[in-house]
Amino acid sequence: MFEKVLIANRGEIALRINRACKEMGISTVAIHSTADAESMHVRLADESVCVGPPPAGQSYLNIPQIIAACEITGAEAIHPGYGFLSENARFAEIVREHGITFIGPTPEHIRLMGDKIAAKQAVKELGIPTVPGSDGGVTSDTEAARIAEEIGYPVLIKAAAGGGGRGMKVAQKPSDLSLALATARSEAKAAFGDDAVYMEKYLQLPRHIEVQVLADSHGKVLHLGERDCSLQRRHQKVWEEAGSPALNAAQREEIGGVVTRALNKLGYLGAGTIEFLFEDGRFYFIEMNTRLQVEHPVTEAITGIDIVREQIRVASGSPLELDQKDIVFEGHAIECRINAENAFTFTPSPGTITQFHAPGGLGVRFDSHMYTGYRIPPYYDSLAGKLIVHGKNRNECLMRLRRALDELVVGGIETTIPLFQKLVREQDILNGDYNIHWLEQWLAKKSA
Ligand code: MV4
Repeated sequence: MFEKVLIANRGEIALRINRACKEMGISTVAIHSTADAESMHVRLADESVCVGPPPAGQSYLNIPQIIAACEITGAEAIHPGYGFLSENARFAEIVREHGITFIGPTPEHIRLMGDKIAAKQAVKELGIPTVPGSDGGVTSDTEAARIAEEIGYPVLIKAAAGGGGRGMKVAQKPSDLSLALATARSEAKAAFGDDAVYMEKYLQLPRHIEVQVLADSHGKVLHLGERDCSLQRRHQKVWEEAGSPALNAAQREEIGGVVTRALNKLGYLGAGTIEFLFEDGRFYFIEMNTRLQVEHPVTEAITGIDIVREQIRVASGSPLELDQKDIVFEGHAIECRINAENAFTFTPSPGTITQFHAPGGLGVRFDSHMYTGYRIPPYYDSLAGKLIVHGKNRNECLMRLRRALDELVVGGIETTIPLFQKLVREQDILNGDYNIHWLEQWLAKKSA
C-alpha cells in the first residue's frame, strides 16, 4: 500500500479523498492555487504545495508543477478526483513515466473512452447495447442522409471529442440534416480542435441512468448498481438517486451483468461509470466516464462500499475482497448538489460564508469544504457541498431529505437550497416520474 498520496484537486472532493487516505493510514499531500491557500483541503492534508496562481490552467492543470510537488514530497501516487486532470490520458501517461501511480484506469482506457466514436464501437463489440446510428464517423451529406433514412428521424449529430452535451445538433427532418451536420462539425472543430462527428437516433424522453463499476488488476469486475441522474440543467446534474425509480431488481442485475462482463473483457482497472439513456425499458450506451464521479456517495450509501478506498486499493495492486453476491443494495439514497448559485437562475454567487450549519442525524451525510468565514473564490465550479440522504425506501429518503434541507444553513451567499425545498414537494418528483428534460421544463414553467 502507498504511504503517501498526492490529491490533485480542491474543494469537497479533495476532502473526500483525504478522508479515505487517513482511514487507510496514508499520509496526504494537498496541492492548491494561491486563491485556495485558506481552503479546508489544505488544512486537513498532512502537507501542502502551492502550484500556481488562481486560474486552473496555471495551477490545478499545471502538470509540471504537480509532478514536481510529488517529487518534492515523495508522494507515490496521485488521486485526480473529478474534473481537472482526471480524464486526461496524457497526464496519466506522464505520471506513469515518472514512476508515480495514477489512481485510475490506464492511459489507454482513458484515451479510448475520451474518443466517443471509438468508445461506442468498443463497447458495442463487448456486448453493451448502443443507440442505433452511424458505424463510426459521418463526413458527407449523402452518407448522413442514407443513415438517417435507415434509423429514422429525428437524428442527433454528436462530436467525437465531445461529451457532457457539448457539440450536439438535432435534425428533426431531412431538410435539417445538412445544416445540422455542418454546424456540428464547425462547433466541434472550434471547441475541441477535432471536427469528427457521428450520428444517432435522437431519443426524445429518456432517463439518464449510469452503472458504477469497480475493477481490480486480478481480473475481477464488480458493479455497484445504478444511479439515476436525469434531473439536470444544461448538462449539469442537480439531483441524483440510487437506485433509479425506473428500475426493478431484475433490470438492475441484467444491466449490471452486461456491463461487468464487457469491462472484464476490456481488462478495465479502477472505478468507472457507464452512462446510458433509458427509454421504453431499454438501455442505450452513451458514454463511459473513467473517473470518480461527483455523485458516487449515493452508491456508497446503498452498498456500504467506500469507493475511494477501493480505488486506492486496486491502484496499489490489491484485489477486490468482495464478490458480486456480497454486494447488496439497501434502501434508497438521494444527493442534492448545493451550489453557490441562485436557486432558479443558476447565476454564480461566490463570496464569504457568514453562517454555516451542516445537517446531521441517521442517514444524513454532508460532504463539503465550507466553514463560517470561508470565501468561495470565483475561479472554479460552484459546487459548495453535497447533501446525501439514505432511507429504508424512497419515501423515507424523501421525508429525511426534507428534514435535512430544513436543518442546513448557508448564509452570506446564494445557494441552490431553495430549489431542493421546492423539488421535494413536487408530485412528479415524489412519484419518481421524470426524464432528462423534466427540470428544464419545470424551471421554464416557474419563470413564465
Ligand atoms: C442523446 C440524447 C438523445 N438521443 N443521445 C447529452 C450529454 C451527452 N452525454 C449525451 N447527451 C444526450 N445524448 C441520443 N441518441 C439526449 C442527450 C441529452 C442528455 C443526456 C443525459 C442527460 C441529460 C441530457 C440533456 C439533454 C440531452
